[in-house]
Amino acid sequence: MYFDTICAIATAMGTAGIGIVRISGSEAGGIAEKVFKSKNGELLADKPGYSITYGMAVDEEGMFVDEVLAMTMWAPKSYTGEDVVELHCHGGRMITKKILELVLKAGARLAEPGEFSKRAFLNGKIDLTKAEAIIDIINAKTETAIYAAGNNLKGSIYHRLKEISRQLIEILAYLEADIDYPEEELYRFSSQELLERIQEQKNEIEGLLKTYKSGRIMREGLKTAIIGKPNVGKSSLLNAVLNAERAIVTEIPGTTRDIIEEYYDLGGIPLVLIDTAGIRETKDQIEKIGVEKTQEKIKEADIILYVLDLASGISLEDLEQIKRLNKEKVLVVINKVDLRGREDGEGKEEEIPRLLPGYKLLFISAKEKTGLYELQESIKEKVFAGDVEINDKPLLANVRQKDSLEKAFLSIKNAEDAVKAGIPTDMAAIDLKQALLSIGEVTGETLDDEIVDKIFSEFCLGK
Ligand SMILES: Nc1nc2c(ncn2[C@@H]2O[C@H](COP(=O)(O)OP(=O)(O)OP(=O)(O)O)[C@@H](O)[C@H]2O)c(=O)[nH]1
Ligand SMILES: [Mg+2]
Repeated sequence: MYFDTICAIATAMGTAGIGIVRISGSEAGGIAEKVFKSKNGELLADKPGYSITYGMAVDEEGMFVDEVLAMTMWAPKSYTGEDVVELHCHGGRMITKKILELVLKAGARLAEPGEFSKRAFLNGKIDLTKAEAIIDIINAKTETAIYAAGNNLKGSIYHRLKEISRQLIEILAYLEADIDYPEEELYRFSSQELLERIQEQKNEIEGLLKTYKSGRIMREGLKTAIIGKPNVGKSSLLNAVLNAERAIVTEIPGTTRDIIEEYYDLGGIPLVLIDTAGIRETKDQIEKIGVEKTQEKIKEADIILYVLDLASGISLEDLEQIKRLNKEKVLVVINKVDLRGREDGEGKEEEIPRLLPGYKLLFISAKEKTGLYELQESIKEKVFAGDVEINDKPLLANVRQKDSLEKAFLSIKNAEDAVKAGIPTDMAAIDLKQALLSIGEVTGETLDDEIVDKIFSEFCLGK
């Protein structure tokens, strides 16, 4: 495939030790040569791939611009699969831009966001699952997100899908031989064998689909919203779990107005703990906005810690609010157990289990940091219900992958139903071919150009 030669700044714009201008395409060497003069007069074209040459960047008049290291990677052994030269200069905003301008004047075109990676894809260096893993590594917010993306970068989804496709093609080959040469004495699957082989692949895909939830949680974190009425100790709970004075705590109801989000590593599971403004009717304009934001966070949350205060017990509003929430997501946290036995709290504790039958109740003291371990264990139990795993298994990385595999699953299921119903095998063959197309969408083998463009446009500039 022929492409023009593109260039971009590959490092972040700002002040740093080095800045990198990356050039890719068949003219990369020649263009770099116009901007770069090596110390000892060597030409970049004579250098082997993966070599680094010391020299300087010069402008059109041959004036010194900066000291530079030029790294050469020749086709096909480069990220894009094309000739690539990287010029490593000092990392100032102006100097990096200046070198980019010189490269542009020397004949390269400014790359679009993600264009280097798109070329890597079009030149067969990476498939789409790897391309998406690259975006995920760049955007990773937690350590687990890095490992999850890393698995896909190593090709764990890709290889799994390749194997499923290989098996489907094998089944198809038998079916088609049967269709094309019905008279011949060929080896034929018994319908039982055919059914089993189809079901095996259906189960494989189902297994992959199940990893979607874990994948999303690894990437984005498990959104855990702390909500409740003012002054029950939501911010104190956040601080107690983080073991840091992150949120302001006072005895004044309505202290928290803005949303506070913090990452917390719960045994390798990234939690995004969200402290919110206490829910109440208020005339204070700022607090009102806070309460509205709380409602939004409730909608997005994977888990809701509904905090009550042991001394004040549960009110009618609490009850109504809790009942409105998705029960699956709610843990009721009764805070301030250190106040137990005080007169003003008499009898209020007992009515909570009675009013909230079937809800998991956790008793804690944010002040004395008791009950926090049980709370964390309950969070793990609640959402994961045992199906989130962190290991080197492939994890579906996004909705796009999930949607295509859901289509593949349905097609294979149709094939299975057709075989079960004793419908002629050519119907099953059509379904299996459809499944192969859907799997090909995930890796990018059978995808529209438009969708490919869209995926790569989400990359950053210079990648
Ligand atoms: N005795 C006792 N007091 C607590 C405990 N947790 C919080 N408090 C006190 O309760 C008051 C309110 O705590 P916050 O953490 O600010 O409560 P909040 O729910 O964030 O309140 P808003 O931000 O106003 O909605 C403070 O005076 C805390 O010191 C606890 O476990 N025991
Ligand atoms: Mg607060």
